[in-house]
Amino acid sequence: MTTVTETLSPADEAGQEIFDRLIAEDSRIEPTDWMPAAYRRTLTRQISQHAHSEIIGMQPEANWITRAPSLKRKAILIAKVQDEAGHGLYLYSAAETLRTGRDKLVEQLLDGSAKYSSIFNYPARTWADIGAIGWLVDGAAIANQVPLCRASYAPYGRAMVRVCKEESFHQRQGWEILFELANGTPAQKQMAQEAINRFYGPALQMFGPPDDDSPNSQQSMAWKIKRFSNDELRQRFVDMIVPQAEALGLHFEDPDLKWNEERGHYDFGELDWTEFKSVVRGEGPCNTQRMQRRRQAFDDGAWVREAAAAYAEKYHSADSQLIA
Ligand code: FAQ
Repeated sequence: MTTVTETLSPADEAGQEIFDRLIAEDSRIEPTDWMPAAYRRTLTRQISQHAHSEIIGMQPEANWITRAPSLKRKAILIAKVQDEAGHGLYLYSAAETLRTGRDKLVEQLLDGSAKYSSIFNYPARTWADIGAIGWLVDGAAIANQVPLCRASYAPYGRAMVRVCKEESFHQRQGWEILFELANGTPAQKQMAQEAINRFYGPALQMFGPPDDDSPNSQQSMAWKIKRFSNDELRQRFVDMIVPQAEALGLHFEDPDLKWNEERGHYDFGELDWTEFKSVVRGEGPCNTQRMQRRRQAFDDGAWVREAAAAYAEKYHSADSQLIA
């Protein structure tokens, strides 16, 4: 089944056979099961980059905690940002089951060798952007992640179930922020419209490059990590958000966006893939700032890691004395 060529020992050949059967049966791979090295690498890459996205993704929204328009909005936003930290935690834990330690994964983020989602390199300029992030960014995350609940690697799928439940709350809170603004004063409605103008294209790019320019998709789908291609999920998302925008009384500024009766889907315009590539290369509006903040937060947290290690050491030796 695997298309990646590896030289296998007899034990590995037996492992490969079981692995192939489990994948063909739509069963799941657990951390202690044999798996091809390339499957392990792909999952470590995807899950850790997903974890990094959750952690970096806290920044644009955290930027608005002190400026949320009411105590209620502030409490909701704090809870949402905390949820994202939790998602990062589940995902780093899932990635660690593939035998790369979290210190190594974090090092890859900080030295720039690991990616995180392009979307978090765009600024949150107004309060309406917090609504647009909740509705469109969390909405895209859900469309992408619901199929990942059935990912062949069990710890990833299990983490996704809880993440998706929390993301649906996030999406609704974003939609509700926009609903209030869209039904507020003309200036508030305009602020909501401008926010979705800014986030429409970057949110659609979260699904990754077009299928004919997506080097990992084919193998990831054969391994049943990904269940749908980038373009399939993007189309699903567009079909979902167009009626939602209509319910808000807002629209997407895409002249090619229209219902295609024959296809049973909305057609939409070509996205700016040159911009996407430059953002992924580190040249987006906020890449430098996001990484500076992350490195600073890591350095500031050194004493917490030291204290946690000292505590673990103390209790570990106390336990050993008890056992002795
Ligand atoms: N940004 O061959 P493919 C969230 C890279 S969480 C940057 O298609 P693949 C929650 C890709 O890594 C959002 N890079 O790759 C939240 C690969 O490079 P590599 C994150 C991107 O893996 C909300 C190269 O391009 N979600 O929003 C992007 O098969 C609000 C070629 O691409 C996940 O990570 C991109 N958008 O498909 C948090 C979901 N797209 O690694 C806070 C899990 C692609 O070979 C606030 N991940 N690249 O050097 C996935 O489903 C997949 O990894 C894809 C990419 C679909 C993202």
